[in-house]
Amino acid sequence: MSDNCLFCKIAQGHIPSKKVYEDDDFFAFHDINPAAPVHLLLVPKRHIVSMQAIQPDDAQWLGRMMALAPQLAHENGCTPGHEGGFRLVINTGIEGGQEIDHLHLHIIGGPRPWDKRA
Ligand code: DGP
Repeated sequence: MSDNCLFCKIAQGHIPSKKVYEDDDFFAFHDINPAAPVHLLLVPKRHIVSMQAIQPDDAQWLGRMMALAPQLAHENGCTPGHEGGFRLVINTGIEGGQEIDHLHLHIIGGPRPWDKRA
């Protein structure tokens, strides 16, 4: 945990959010500024700044985070199957459009049309 990190504070419950999922390692909640009908943020509870800080031995928990994404997408309104689907986005660094310096996976979808990019 990092004292000055917004997503650490949200994961700890110090700042309110619309939580959709929590386990020992991850926390997921609705994005405050949704780009589509479904827009969730899935964050590791451990404070990791971005994908640029990832090391080879992070592969296991990172894989678990990716594997959680379809479950959360479908539980929260994304349509399953080929005709449905969703986008998964990890903005990384300033040139990558990252605003919050705590690694997070955007899960974006829901019935179209929607065009805004995360
Ligand atoms: P990124 O640009 O990838 O760092 O995305 C950060 C996202 O975080 C952005 O889509 C808006 C969202 N966000 C920022 N502040 C808050 C907040 O206080 N609560 C919630 N739920 N989402 C936030």
